[in-house]
Amino acid sequence: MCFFIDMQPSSATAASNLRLSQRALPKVRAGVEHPRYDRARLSAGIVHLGLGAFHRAHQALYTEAALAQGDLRWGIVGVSLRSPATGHTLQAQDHLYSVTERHGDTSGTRIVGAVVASLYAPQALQRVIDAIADPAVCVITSTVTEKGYSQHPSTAGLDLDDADIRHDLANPERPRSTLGILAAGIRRRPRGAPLSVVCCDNMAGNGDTLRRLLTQFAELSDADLARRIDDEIALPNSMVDRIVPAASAASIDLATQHLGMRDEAAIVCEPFTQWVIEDRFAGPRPAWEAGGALLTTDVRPYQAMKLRLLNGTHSAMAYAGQLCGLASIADVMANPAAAAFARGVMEDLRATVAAPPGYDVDRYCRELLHRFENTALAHLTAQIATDGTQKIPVRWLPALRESCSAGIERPCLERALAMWLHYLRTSRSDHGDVLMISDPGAAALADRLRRAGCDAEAVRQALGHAAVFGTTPWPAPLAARLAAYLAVLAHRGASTLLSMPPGQ
Ligand code: CS2
Repeated sequence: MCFFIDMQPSSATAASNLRLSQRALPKVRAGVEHPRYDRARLSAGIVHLGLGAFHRAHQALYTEAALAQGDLRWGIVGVSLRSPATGHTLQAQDHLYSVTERHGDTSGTRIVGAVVASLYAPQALQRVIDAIADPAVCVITSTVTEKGYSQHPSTAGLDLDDADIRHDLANPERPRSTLGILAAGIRRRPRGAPLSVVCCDNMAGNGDTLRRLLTQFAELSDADLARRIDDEIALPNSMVDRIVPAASAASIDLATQHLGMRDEAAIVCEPFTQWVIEDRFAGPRPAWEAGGALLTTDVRPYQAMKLRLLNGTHSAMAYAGQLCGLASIADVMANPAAAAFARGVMEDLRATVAAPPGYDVDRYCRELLHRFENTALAHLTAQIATDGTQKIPVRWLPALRESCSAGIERPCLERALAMWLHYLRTSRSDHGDVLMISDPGAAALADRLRRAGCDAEAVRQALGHAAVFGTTPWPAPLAARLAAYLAVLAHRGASTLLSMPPGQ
């Protein structure tokens, strides 16, 4: 999926009057890849839940590659659950948008045509349900973030206290949640119409998790539906990877320069992309291999490697960056102490990762550090720091738990954990700037930390918060080390903790 083209951006001024659309496509600058297949002949074969930048820069591109091979059954109906904005923007452009891949000074832009419709679920619920029920739709994909599946934080089962779940169980025909919408659509599907649901969020065993939650939801509302999910629907696990910062005015301007016309839905991301999918589908699927997807029998080793080494290090960089006033991942990598800390966290996590078949994990780590150094992306530490209570239990805690059981200290990872607790406890940077914590699950943990009289008590309170840290007690030596790190953070700041040699 390499489409680098050597081109110099033209002046944005002349370009800004024209807007990307099907009609404007012939006027796109030479050298920009665009759909060569007949978009008018595309039919909808995929429903995607969560029409954010990540989906459009990842799964949609793999689908685009399958369409380019001539199989036009796989147009994507994109569903937004939380905001109508992306759908409105795409509708004004006949659902065309551009993806610009950038690393350093190298960049290449292409236009994607795979999305055929966009629906905002709260306003077009019936159409969303009809799309899921359509037997021509054989694949559903989802990127609704970790918190979008209504999983109970401590039990890992369905969260029956979730307001949307309670609403959907009482009003199965007017659902609001991801699970409720899936269930309503599946209930209407003709029997025997094969369906595969591919969860593309950063969770270990993401397909298995979705199956468990969806089945539990169905059992509470409709036993027959629960049986159908069990018998008829495949939910393969998958590992997705591509660094895609949230779109900004700068990314839209850059795309305008490259395209020679305005694209309000433009995405700028890194060139790297990876998708490993468990080869367990109920019926037909797009030939995603055309875009480089790897279909395999066991995704778990790939997931563990990616979630720990990429996402785990990312989260450490996010909290260190927030506390030290480093706005982006590239800024963290440009700061020698913070970069050394990131490498230390990655090494700690690396020691807990088993290599997927044929994989050179050390090389994977070197490539990750290179990806993090990409100065052409404004991947904000504030963005990655969101939803820590969902991310940390996946990215850090299994590695920490395994290490504790083996009696092994992980100095950098433990410092990262202390930084996260300090971030929640103070919501202030070393310089005294107020940090915005965007994490619906954080209030209870932050409250425990803030009410504690001393650092040791704060750690005791935090580790006792089962929704994040589980119910199995954590060893006392770990708690003591965390308390000592919290004291350093409170008195000397995160930049000091970053630079302290291990063992101090
Ligand atoms: C990031 C991920 O925001 C985050 O938490 O760690 O979005 C990361 O960029 C992707 O998983 C990369 O594949």
